[in-house]
Amino acid sequence: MSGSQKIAIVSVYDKTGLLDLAKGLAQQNVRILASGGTARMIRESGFPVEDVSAITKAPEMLAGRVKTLHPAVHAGILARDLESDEKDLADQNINKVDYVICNLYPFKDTVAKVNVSIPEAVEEIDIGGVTLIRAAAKNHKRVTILSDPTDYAGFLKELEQGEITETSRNRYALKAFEHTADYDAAISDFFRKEYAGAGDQFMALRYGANPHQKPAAAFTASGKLPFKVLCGSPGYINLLDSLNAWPLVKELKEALGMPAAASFKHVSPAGAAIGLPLTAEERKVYFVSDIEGIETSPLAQAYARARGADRMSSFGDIIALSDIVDVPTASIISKEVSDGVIAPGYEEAALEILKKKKGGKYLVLQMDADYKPAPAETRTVYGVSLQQHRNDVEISPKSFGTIITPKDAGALPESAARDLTVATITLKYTQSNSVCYAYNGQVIGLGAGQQSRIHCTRLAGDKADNWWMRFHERVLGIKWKKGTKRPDKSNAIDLLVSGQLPKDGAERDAFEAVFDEVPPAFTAAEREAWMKQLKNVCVSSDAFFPFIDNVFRAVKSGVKYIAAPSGSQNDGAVFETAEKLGMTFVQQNVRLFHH
Ligand code: 93A
Repeated sequence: MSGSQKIAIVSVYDKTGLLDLAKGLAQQNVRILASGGTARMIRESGFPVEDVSAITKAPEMLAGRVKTLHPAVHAGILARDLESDEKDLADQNINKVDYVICNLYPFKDTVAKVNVSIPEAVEEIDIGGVTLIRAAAKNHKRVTILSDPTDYAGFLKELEQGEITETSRNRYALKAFEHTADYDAAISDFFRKEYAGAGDQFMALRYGANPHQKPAAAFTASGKLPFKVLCGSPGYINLLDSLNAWPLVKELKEALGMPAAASFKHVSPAGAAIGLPLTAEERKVYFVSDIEGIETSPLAQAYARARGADRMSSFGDIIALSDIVDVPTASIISKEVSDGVIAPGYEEAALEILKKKKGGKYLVLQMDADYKPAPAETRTVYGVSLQQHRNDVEISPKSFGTIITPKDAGALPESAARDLTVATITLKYTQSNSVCYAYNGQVIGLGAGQQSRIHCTRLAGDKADNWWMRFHERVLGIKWKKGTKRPDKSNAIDLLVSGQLPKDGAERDAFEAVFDEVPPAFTAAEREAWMKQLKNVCVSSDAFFPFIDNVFRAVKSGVKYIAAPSGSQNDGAVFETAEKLGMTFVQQNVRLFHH
């Protein structure tokens, strides 16, 4: 064999374009070595071809499981233009391979068939082909690897001109690596479903965001899922909520050293809080006056606050709790309309209570408290993969050490640093844009997912106002008709405190139906007088305030401490306005967009 004759190894399952390729290779005097079926097809068409066994001196065996796996093939592909490699080849009488043309057994198509058996799938796992492709791609400095028939024409054109350019070899190698990565992912996907153990690493979900989005699944690429399902079966949005809510409460607890709770809906918090003791009024407003043992359970108090912040939005929530769930906490949950809970553990009696909810279908997830997610997060949107470093920035009271205005302000009161921490950690897990008002260790108003910042500030401010109006004696003193359900009470209170009372007709009748004594609407003066009593509220924003309108709106809801990243052209005016209105503007350096 002349040393200068180029050698191609051809082994293709998909034989599209194979004869044109063989013709082109033959025209350029390339020696073609091919595996069984590939050689047969080329030979039958009259082009020169040899079997791979011409160099391996070994027949294909094990019914095709070993075709090209041989040092004569792989040393020929992997050898570099190095003296030592040349010597090794010469010692074994092996020629260098210049081109590898290979595509793989159709594993994906096979496993896509209904009821495919494991032995059927196993037979479609290509070993030799992957080895050919990886070896050639690894040595792309010298070897050309074609793994896609659509590349044959371009390759032949270059070959006619004498050589395959480095740019092409690089591009083909990249494609080859992607081909084997995709292939291996399909194999591990299949076996994850078969072998990972129910819920260990893979979990089939009923459907995705909507019932027509099937199939749907949750899985990890390696390692176990970090949670166990103790009751119910999670849906796609349940998991989106749970996996955003859990880090929120974990971080709140780490930052403030107290049990924490969050109430999530549609991948944003409706409320979040730490377990500060509740006053009798707060217990009433949060519908937890009758919960036994709540005074001694900071976790139950945290959830009462998280759930109580915005009862309308929390309807049907996913709850996250930072600590082992006790009976008082489970008792609150048992009375509310909720979809599920995630926590690091459950006292036995608490779990029994939760398992009775929703006819035994209430979702109870146990989170591995030590779980640390990988630093890189990847998702696909419309077929495109997006990757970023996870937002693992730490927020704590120390994040609020620098006051911008007023210049002569001393250190923040501890309560303000605490509440800014609550608001800001909450924003980290809220769909942007977002603005959060917090008071007394809890969220009192959250504006999520608004494209304009002032709309967030207004939305969150209106929620904070509604929250505060619920403490008015008229609301506390409402005489409910016996048997009125909690959600109906929440709806009626919302109409009353938001000033959206129906005037007449069926809507008015429905409103009045829940009361023994119908409460009168709040007058503007009553509202104003009551709002004036709300003071020292903290507000945090996930990005800078572009205009001073946000500051004007915030102060109306009793805001005294305001934190936001800087960077707006209007920073100066924003800070100045805050100062004029008697507010303290606190530096918060990190933008916290979340999607
Ligand atoms: O079973 S294998 O993994 N063992 C091998 O040694 C081997 N070498 C190439 N399959 C192997 N191949 C694959 O055979 C190639 O990836 C290609 O898909 C197929 C081509 O077989 P044939 O030339 O017999 O049609």
